[in-house]
Amino acid sequence: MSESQTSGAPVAIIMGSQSDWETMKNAAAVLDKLGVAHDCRIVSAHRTPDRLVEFAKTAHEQGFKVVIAGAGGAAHLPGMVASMTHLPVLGVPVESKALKGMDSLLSIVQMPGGIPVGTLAIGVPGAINAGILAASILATSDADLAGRLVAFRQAQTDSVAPCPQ
Ligand code: RP5
Repeated sequence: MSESQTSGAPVAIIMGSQSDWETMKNAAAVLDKLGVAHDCRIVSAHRTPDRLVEFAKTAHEQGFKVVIAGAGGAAHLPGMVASMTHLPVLGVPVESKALKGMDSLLSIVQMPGGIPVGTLAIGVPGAINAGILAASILATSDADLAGRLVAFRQAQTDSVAPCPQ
């Protein structure tokens, strides 16, 4: 799908690089499990700044309700998107090689008051939780999705064995 097309999906999953997909595909996978449509795009704050501005300024009119933004290193993507849209932005710090994602985390989490980014954990757990949290946000006004989310959580609970084997 090209940048300007709209799919009607409520969740946008954007990431700074193809290399982030290995992490961010986990957000897509959990949204698939929960039956939530999503668009995945590469939008780099540094390498494609015009694409970033175009995406962020039109995200609402494209029909998105939640944006999940993953980036690593000097991870300016989630904060810059949040600066240009009123939609909720969930930031996923991708684990960097040099600093194990601490750089990504600190780049995303320390937003100035007034421009929030809901920052998740570093790496795969953060991507999974961003997907679940996006679904939780949408479920506040979607009873069917709320039901699927409750069932997903119950299945997770039921899958935990009482004793190690
Ligand atoms: C960031 O730089 C990306 O989000 C990625 O995590 C990191 C490295 O990008 P590549 O050099 O692998 O494209 O902008």
